[in-house]
Amino acid sequence: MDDLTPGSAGEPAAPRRIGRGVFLGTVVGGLSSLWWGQAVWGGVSKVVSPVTGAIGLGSGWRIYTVASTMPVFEPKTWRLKIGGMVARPQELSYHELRALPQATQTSVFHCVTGWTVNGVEWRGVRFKDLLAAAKPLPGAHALEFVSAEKPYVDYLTLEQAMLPDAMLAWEMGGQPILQEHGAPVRVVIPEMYGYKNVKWVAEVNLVRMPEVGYWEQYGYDNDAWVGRSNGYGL
Ligand SMILES: Nc1nc2c(c(=O)[nH]1)N[C@H]1C(S)=C(S)[C@@H](COP(=O)(O)O)O[C@H]1N2
Ligand SMILES: [Mo]
Repeated sequence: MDDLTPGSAGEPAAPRRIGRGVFLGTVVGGLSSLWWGQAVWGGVSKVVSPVTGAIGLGSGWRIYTVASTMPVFEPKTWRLKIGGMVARPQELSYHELRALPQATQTSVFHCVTGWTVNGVEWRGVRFKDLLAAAKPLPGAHALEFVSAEKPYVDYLTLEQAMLPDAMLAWEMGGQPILQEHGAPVRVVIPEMYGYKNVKWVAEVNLVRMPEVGYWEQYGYDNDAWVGRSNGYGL
């Protein structure tokens, strides 16, 4: 992972200890940084501090990507596929998705690298309501979230996805989710670190058990409970 040009699809070296791992992300405005290493953070931290938040916005968000370009949302052609171990695979248009039962919440968002955004307003659909028409089969115990941003993928057990504050969200802060935050839909699970909150979700597949997600292959915990997994301070 030598290529640290802005927006590049970087692959971090596998961390032996999580604290030595590197975490490549892009920030609004095209800065690219290694979020883990304090040394490489250096100069950039003067511009974007964890306290003052994302560049220009003051929101606290940092925009992360793994590919060189962000997926573009085309409302007319976009479809959300719900498949895998289901009796009735679905392909939902944006319109159909928005017609599902809606839920709203205000919750906190934690990235495993130590930044937090409080009071984020979300609107979306609870997974129970999202999956109802697809009729999950009895052997399915987990959800696979495939991002349109390849090769980002992550997993939740059904039990985790059924937490009362987990959802597939299409609104953030009272407006449709912006491209950089995962338009049109992203996973929201405030009790877990940000890497479980997959952006640009294109497919939700019912699978037997959780597999290894994008960041987990570099050493992050599959069960990304905030405060109870290998995040802060390691
Ligand atoms: N497709 C995709 N989803 C992703 C990521 C990513 O790089 N690609 N990064 C994850 C991580 S580690 C965090 S902390 C959050 C950051 O959300 P934001 O980019 O909206 O600030 O998105 C998560 N979802
Ligand atoms: Mo993160």
